[in-house]
Parts: sequence; structure tokens; C-alpha cells
Amino acid sequence: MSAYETIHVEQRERVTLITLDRPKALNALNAQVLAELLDALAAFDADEGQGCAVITGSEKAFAAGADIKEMSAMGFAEMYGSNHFSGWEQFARTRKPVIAAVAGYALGGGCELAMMCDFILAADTAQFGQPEIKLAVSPGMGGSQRLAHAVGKAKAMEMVLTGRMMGAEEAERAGLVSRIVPAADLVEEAVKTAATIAGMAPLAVLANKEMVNAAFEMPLAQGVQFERRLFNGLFGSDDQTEGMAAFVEKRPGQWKGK
Ligand code: CO8
Repeated sequence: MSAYETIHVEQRERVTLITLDRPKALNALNAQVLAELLDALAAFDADEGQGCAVITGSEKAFAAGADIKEMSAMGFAEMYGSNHFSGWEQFARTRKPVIAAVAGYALGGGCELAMMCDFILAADTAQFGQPEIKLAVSPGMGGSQRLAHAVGKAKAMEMVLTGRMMGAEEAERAGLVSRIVPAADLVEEAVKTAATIAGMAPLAVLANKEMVNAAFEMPLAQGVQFERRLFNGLFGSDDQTEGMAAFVEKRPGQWKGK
């Protein structure tokens, strides 16, 4: 796939900036957005020249959810039989880091998409919510689980049961977002942060991401073992030798990705 209609993809040196672009539907996530996003992310993950991605939306909406108009005609058999949202799981399997830069609404599937990214940078205008209950349904792509992990049971339960939105400051206090930046600086700040990550040794980036994610899948002792194995494994890389030599010689490291 080369020409996208619902997203824009731009490479800024080693950073891939993906912008959701369905303004008339507040970036609602329909099947076309999913297909285009997965295609762009697969290309990013496979490209050795790219080190970190940023996903953003517009000033008004990161994404206002799954496309309600597309879903409204669907019944149980079609939804269950086609495993309708399963493609989004592929999104969460991206190996290189992906940052969500959220301004405006991140609701339903939009909040879930942001939480599938490795971390969220929020504009001061960001609003997060899982309002699916108002449509007589529920989060369908991990929202109930990832929100509970991020903000704890009390806030997750209140948000999922009432559909209330959480503003940027509350989201930062609750641990849903890593930082708040002024809306006007959001994309530049996210790209700058992504460039910092993309400037690190590529194998170390993959390993660091994998081990933090393991904290959500494994008991502590097993997670610590997993970390140690990856840590030991990095000592088999040329970049580890280079990284430590560069420190001693007071110069920047030159990474090979090996
Ligand atoms: N789907 C389809 N169209 C949408 C959506 C959506 N989720 N959200 C907004 N739009 C459309 C509106 O229908 C409207 O279109 P039109 O001009 O043709 O009527 C246009 O975008 C602008 O929207 P509004 O006029 O409503 O704008 P407002 O500023 O008045 O309100 C809101 C903004 C508060 C964001 C409002 O649009 C809203 O409540 N949207 C729906 C939010 C919602 O319920 N989201 C959850 C959807 S269900 C879901 O996500 C299930 C997740 C399952 C997994 C998904 C994996 C990705």
C-alpha cells in the first residue's frame, strides 16, 4: 500500500510521524484506518533507517473511537465470526517504540489506541474516556485491561461504568500519560522525544521495551529473570562494546544495530 487516504506518514530522519486524518469523523477508527495504520507500522518496523514512531491526530481529536456508523449495522455473528477488531492486536505487537501524541478527544477505541502505544504524551487539551457503555457496549480492544493497569481499579471502573472523561492533568496524576505539553508544542515535543529514542542503540531499544512490557505479563521474580536474560544478551552485541568504550573515551557512540 502506498497512497493512504485516512493517515499521513512522514519520515523525519529516524522518526516516523503518522497523523490520523479523517477530520469529518473526528478520526474515528474504521476498517480503512486500521488497514492503513497496520501497513504503515509494518513498514516502519521493517525499516532499519527508522527507530521510533509517533502517532497523532488533530487539535480537536486524537480519535473519537471506533467508527460507530460502521459498527452500528453489525450483529453478533458478524462481529464474533469475523473477529472484527483482531487486527488491532497486530498494532500492539510492533517491536519498535511507538509514542501516542494526544490532543483533544481520545475516546473509546481512540483511548485504547493511545494505550496500545508505548507511552502517551498529552496536550493540555487531551480528554481520555471509555464511553462505550453509553452505546450499550464496552471497550473492545483492551481498554478495560490497559486502563485498569494504568490508573488502577477505582478510576478505571468509574470511567468505564459512567463514561466520564478524564482531562490531561488528572490523566498525568493517575499515571495514564507520561507528561503534559502545551497543545501547540505537542507534535514537535513528541518527535523530539522519539528522536532521542531513535538515537539509542537499536537492539537496546527493543530489549528495554520488551522488558518493561514484561512487567504487565509476568510475576515479579519471572520478570526480573526475563530482564536479566535480556541484559546479559545485550553483552553479546557490538553496540555494548562500543557504548561503553564511547563513555570511557568521552564521545558519542556509533551504533551498528548488531
Ligand atoms: N464514529 C463515527 N463517527 C463519529 C464518531 C465515532 N466514534 N465520533 C464522532 N463522529 C462524527 C460525528 O458523527 C459527526 O459527524 P456528522 O458531522 O456527519 O454528524 C462528526 O464526527 C463530528 O462529531 P460531533 O458533531 O459529535 O462533534 P462534537 O464536538 O459535538 O462532539 C464528541 C465530540 C464528544 C467526541 C462526540 O462526537 C462523541 O461523543 N463521539 C462518540 C464518542 C464515542 O462514543 N466513542 C466510542 C465509540 S465505541 C468504541 O470505540 C468501541 C471500541 C472497540 C474497539 C475499537 C478498537 C479500535
